[in-house]
Amino acid sequence: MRRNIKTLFKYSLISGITVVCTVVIYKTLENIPNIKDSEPAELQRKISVKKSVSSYNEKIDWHNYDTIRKDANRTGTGEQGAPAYLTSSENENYEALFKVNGFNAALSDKIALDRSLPDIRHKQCKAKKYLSKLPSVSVIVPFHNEHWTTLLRTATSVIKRSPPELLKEIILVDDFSSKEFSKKPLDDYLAVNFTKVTALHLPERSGLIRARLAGAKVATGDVLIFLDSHTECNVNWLPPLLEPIAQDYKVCVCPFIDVIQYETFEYRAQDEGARGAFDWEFFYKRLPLLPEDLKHPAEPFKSPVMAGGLFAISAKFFWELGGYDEGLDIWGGEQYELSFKIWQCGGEMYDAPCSRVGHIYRKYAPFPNPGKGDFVGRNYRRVAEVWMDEYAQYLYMRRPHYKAINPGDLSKQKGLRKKLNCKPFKWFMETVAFDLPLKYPPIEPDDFGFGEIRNLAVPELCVDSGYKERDQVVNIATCIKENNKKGEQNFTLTWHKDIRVKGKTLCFDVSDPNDKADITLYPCHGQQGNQYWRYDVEKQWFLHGGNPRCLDCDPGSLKLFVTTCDENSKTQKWRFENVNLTMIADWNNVGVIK
Ligand SMILES: *[C@@H]1O[C@H](CO)[C@@H](O)[C@H](O)[C@H]1NC(C)=O
Ligand SMILES: *[C@@H]1O[C@H](CO)[C@@H](O)[C@H](O)[C@H]1NC(C)=O
Ligand SMILES: *[C@@H]1O[C@H](CO)[C@@H](O)[C@H](O)[C@H]1NC(C)=O
Ligand SMILES: *[C@@H]1O[C@H](CO)[C@@H](O)[C@H](O)[C@H]1NC(C)=O
Ligand SMILES: [Mn+2]
Repeated sequence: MRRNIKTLFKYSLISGITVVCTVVIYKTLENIPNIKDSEPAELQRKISVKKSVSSYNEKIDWHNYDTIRKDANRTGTGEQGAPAYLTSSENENYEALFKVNGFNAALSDKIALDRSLPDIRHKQCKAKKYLSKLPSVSVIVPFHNEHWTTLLRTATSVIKRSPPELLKEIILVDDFSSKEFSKKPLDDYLAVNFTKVTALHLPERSGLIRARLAGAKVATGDVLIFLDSHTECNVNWLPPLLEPIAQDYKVCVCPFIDVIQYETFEYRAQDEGARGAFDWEFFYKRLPLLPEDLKHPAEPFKSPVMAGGLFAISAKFFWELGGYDEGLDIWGGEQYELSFKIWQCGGEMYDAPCSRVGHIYRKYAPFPNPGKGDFVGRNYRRVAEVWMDEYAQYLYMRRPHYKAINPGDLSKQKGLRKKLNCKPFKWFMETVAFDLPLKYPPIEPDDFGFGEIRNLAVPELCVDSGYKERDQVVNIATCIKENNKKGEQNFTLTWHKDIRVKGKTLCFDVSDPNDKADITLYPCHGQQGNQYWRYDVEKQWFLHGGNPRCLDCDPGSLKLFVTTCDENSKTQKWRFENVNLTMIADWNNVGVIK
């Protein structure tokens, strides 16, 4: 699975050779990490004394039990990641601070910078050991007008939960903030209260992508870890990110991103992991873990694309890949650019379940975008043109105006792709994101059918999702077509194999296993299950679920329900207005990769 394990000693030799052989695009020579120089004297000595390299494969328990014990004892506002609330006397700045931050910054000010967090890792993580020798780290935190205490809590949590011998520095990249404390008060605070944290003040608004690059350029650690400016690192977060990189410098590793609730600062998991993906409008999506991944819940698993803000990568590999494309503006598409480059140009990307970092998902973005025009579209166009080959057309099919955007000069990026001999996007799609088209097909299959659903027992009655006796329950009503009535009687049996209400992303859902179960409207999830429907053209049945029941109705009470299929029942027969017989005949192949 992995390239053969390269010990760090070999790694430093290789990095030396690579410096001579390749043109490094942005990085100056003295910034190339030299692991040997940064090794503590003690380890240097070990290298010279020990002939065998076996000690490099030695694994140790990196937990800091002293901090863990002290944290377990802490009580107070927001401690243990519990939800917290302002008292009425603390409430006065609530609205003003919420407005400029998109989260409850007044509450943040009442929570200790070094608060305790719940250890919500999989229990196997608690017993895991990691290589005793791990590379050094520069943590890079770009920010624009981040709130004082959330920014400081980010830095504090890194310091508190990182082994000091691994953490070289934290670089807070101030992207031209206008809040007064972002300048001298911040510098003073860092100088007095931290030894490893510095602020890099950019002279003009540069956007997230260039701010990350600016931090990476001055970083001196072997590994670059990018964090968002309102995050909190959880127990033993660092070794799981670093070990795969120590074993192979071309591996990029992402932590699990937990949720810090924007109102209460409660700390909780968003889920137990998924693989990063995208749809063909470039919305970030997630794919389920593979059966193999589920067998090893504490081991890193391969992920096609990163979520974006939080990841670890060796400086060496980052700069071999040219960092980010410097032609990308502000934000948007950079996570795809880097992910595609990593995979296509000889690397791998993993999510590490034992490394967890909490992130405040804001209620809304409080800052105006500094960019002009459709800078996100332009970024997407650059990424598509350089990396996606013939698959770029699927993006353009959905956003034809991208074709008209001038992406600017792409020669440097295309040159890099050629120089690194990167693989085609088809390889990425077939090998890494092989199950993506099943959920997000490049070309949407046609629907199976659409229009009114009319009952054969009482042909003036149609399924109507607008006529409701109880909220969200679908019934039958007089067909509106001949009667010039109002109603909601136009449905689509989509290729997702669900029934959608026209103009809405609401689906017919049955969760009740009992007889005569109601049909309710529920946001479409595209996962079939409770929303799986099939139309049998010959029997004129709408069948629901894997253990199929038939759509049926009671013309007297106008109730709609599912029940055991009965060949002799006329109320179970429905005329579906427009059926695509070709699609229906191909039922079992729709949504399957050929
Ligand atoms: C935890 O708190 C108890 C009671 O306040 C105290 O006796 C104990 O020493 C504390 N333990 C640690 C590790 O701080
Ligand atoms: C250092 O930290 C303490 C405690 O958070 C704070 O009160 C003090 O103002 C800080 N020092 C400076 C120079 O900001
Ligand atoms: C139902 O919706 C389809 C498009 O989804 C449309 O072509 C058709 O005309 C609609 N039928 C009625 C009766 O509104
Ligand atoms: C039915 O589906 C087939 C296969 O996707 C498609 O070629 C055809 O145009 C569709 N027919 C109608 C009437 O939509
Ligand atoms: Mn964020």
